[in-house]
Amino acid sequence: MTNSETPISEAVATRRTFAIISHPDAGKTTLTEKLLLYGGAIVSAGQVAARRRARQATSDWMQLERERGISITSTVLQFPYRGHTLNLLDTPGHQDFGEDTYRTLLAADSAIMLIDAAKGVEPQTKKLFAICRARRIPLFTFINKMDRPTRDPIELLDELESVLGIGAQPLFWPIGNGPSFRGVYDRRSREVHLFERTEHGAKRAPVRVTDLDDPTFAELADSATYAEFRDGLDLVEGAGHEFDREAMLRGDATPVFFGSAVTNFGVELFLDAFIDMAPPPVARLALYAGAEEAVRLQPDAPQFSGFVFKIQANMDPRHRDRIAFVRVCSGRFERDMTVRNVRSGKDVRLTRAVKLFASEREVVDEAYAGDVLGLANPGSFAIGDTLCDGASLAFEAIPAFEPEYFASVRNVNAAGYKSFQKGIAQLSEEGAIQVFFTPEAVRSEPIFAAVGELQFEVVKYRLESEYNVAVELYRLPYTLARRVHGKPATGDASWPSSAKLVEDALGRPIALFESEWSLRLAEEWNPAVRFGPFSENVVEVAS
Ligand SMILES: Nc1nc2c(ncn2[C@@H]2O[C@H](COP(=O)(O)OP(=O)(O)OP(=O)(O)O)[C@@H](O)[C@H]2O)c(=O)[nH]1
Ligand SMILES: [Mg+2]
Repeated sequence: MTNSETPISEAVATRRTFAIISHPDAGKTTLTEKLLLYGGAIVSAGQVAARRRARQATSDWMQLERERGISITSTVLQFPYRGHTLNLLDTPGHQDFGEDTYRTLLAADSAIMLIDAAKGVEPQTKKLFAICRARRIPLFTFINKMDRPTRDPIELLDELESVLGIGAQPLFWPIGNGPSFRGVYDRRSREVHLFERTEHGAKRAPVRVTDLDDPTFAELADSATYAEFRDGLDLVEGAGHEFDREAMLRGDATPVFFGSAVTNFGVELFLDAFIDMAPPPVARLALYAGAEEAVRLQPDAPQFSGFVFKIQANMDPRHRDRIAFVRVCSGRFERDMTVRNVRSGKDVRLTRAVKLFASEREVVDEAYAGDVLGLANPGSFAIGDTLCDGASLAFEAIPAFEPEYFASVRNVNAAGYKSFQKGIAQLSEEGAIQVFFTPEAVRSEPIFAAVGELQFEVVKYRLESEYNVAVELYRLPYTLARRVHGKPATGDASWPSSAKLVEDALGRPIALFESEWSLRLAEEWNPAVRFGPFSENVVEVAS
């Protein structure tokens, strides 16, 4: 339904676009599923580790994700909740898919950081936190798995502060943990929310609210649990962990919630608090063609703008198409509008933009800052492309991660060469893997370059299942890729014997080295050549 009467600023104010991040297995996909349940977007929650006959998790739609019970690629889910439009981005925790998570974070205005209550701050949490901190993304912390024996909640707060260096401000305080877990105390409303398990946690959890000193409370929690809860709460209240919204918006402090996604404990309370506290889309830095300095483009500015942060092929097995995910940054998207792809300078008419709900899609008539549009991509969009109407502008470039693992690829079934080429081209366009070619050799034996080894496995699997192509991978000893600026004198004593010159998909020269030492030799022997970082990604603005 088109309702162009709505002022852009009003529509923007109701948007909440957020990513869920954490170390693998903390429960991101499970929490996503429960948020969808409370949001009314699904009627029964699916399970990540597939219980027989149960529904499967909505956001882990890829076949390999369902087989393995892990997330491999980030997923966008848009749904309405309490008069708001939520754009939820579920991300994979595994570091080998970190680049996908990173790109997705660029599309988010805030993030929910999950912590496994038994484990605390884990290595991948630290890395993802560093990205959020660098970009000052407001963070909400959900301490999950309270239904299992946990570490002392005070210790978990200390760890957030000492390891991550962020102020931890609990809005809730847990009563017990594991078998003794009885619920959470909301410090703002001074209410105790007691929870009961329901079968498989797939239905709304019943919630009863009483006063903190209600005598029935003593019957619900044993005296040891109650004493521990009161001690912890006294410490928290004494330490002045008061919630400071400004500090949260600056990324200096995070509100902390406790719950258990799998059993629904605390999920609805969290969602309600999140909606009230999370920021709507804010201004983004944009560089206009010909300008020296970037300006802050307001989300309610009339000019339409957005950028491509992700491309995904074959989401819908019936259509086998490629979707470019566009984060809208300003203006109003209207069906059939024509926008410019600033990189190519070409105008594109957006006749069939869709809104995404995992692998499902629905044609969209209108979208505003914070929304994610899916555009069918017949090869015309690339990750990082800016789309806009009016004067050409570009958003910050999306840097590529440095690959550290390399493998040569052989197409086992020569008859399938066309599918092989198509599969390689599409998965490379997605950024699922980097693909290099040896200039003098046939293009049928490319080199894959990955940030993590699991990417090889995923690409091999997807080539088979999505393109019906069988490949063999042979690991290569390189560990570094550098962009080559200038012409190195190869073929004689000026080139390290173990180094290799290749090209990326656009024909730009890349040098592969086994070690820093080999790179230094190449630099010494070729003083006129610059070996720049692989992630250099200069975006030019066509006017
Ligand atoms: N006991 C308990 N288990 C949970 C809870 N939340 C999630 N789990 C389990 O933890 C496991 C991992 O959950 P996921 O939701 O797949 O975790 P994830 O963070 O999405 O994992 P990746 O996407 O692979 O990084 C699954 O077996 C879940 O059932 C919880 O609150 N309590
Ligand atoms: Mg997941």
